[in-house]
Amino acid sequence: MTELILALDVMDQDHALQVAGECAPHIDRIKIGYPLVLSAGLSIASRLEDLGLPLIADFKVADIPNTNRLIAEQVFSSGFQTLICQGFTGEDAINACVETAHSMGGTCMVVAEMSHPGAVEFFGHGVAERIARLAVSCNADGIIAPATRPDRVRVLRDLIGSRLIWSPGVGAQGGNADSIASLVDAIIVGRQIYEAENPGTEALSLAHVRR
Ligand code: NUP
Repeated sequence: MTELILALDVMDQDHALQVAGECAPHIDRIKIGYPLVLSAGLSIASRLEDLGLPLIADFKVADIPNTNRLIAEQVFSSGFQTLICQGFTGEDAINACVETAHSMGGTCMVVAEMSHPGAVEFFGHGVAERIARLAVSCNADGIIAPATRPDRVRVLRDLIGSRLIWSPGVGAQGGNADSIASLVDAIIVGRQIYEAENPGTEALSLAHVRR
């Protein structure tokens, strides 16, 4: 089964709760990043708790190990189940996120390659492959890889085996849900859902990937 993850990048808490509530029956997790947390605070996690869906903190953490640990502690103390960190910061920095996540009952996903056009400037040239291998050796739960480049997802899948791949870039960034769904464990969709006239109906239209 491929999960459907809602990227809840709306800027207003009430709007966020409304969109999340409408989509909840058709999605598996909710991903929250800087846009919503900076406007609504980390406590948005407890306000979404009633929906009973696991929450992902997409902070793409990319600092020194000690700071990463402090950030991860805040994230898991606030009710999130998963933290997303960058991988280019190296083994010790990834380990800080993974170890804190696991010690607090959570999971950690490592960005191996990003989905936007500019990502090829730095994540190409074997860098994403190195990060994917590092994610495995650090015992991360999986990687983030681009729905906009299914060929790259296939390459990264070979390196990480059965660990998870969550894939953003469907819809607004041009990725196709049906082309990527069979390659990954979850697709991450934001604007296509929350900018739709009826977000719940839009989520439902993507929910076939979950079967
Ligand atoms: O490589 C990445 N690409 C990406 O779009 C890594 C991410 N975490 N994301 C996030 O996925 C991005 O920050 C946004 O929250 C979501 C995609 O949103 P949308 O393009 O579907 O609106």
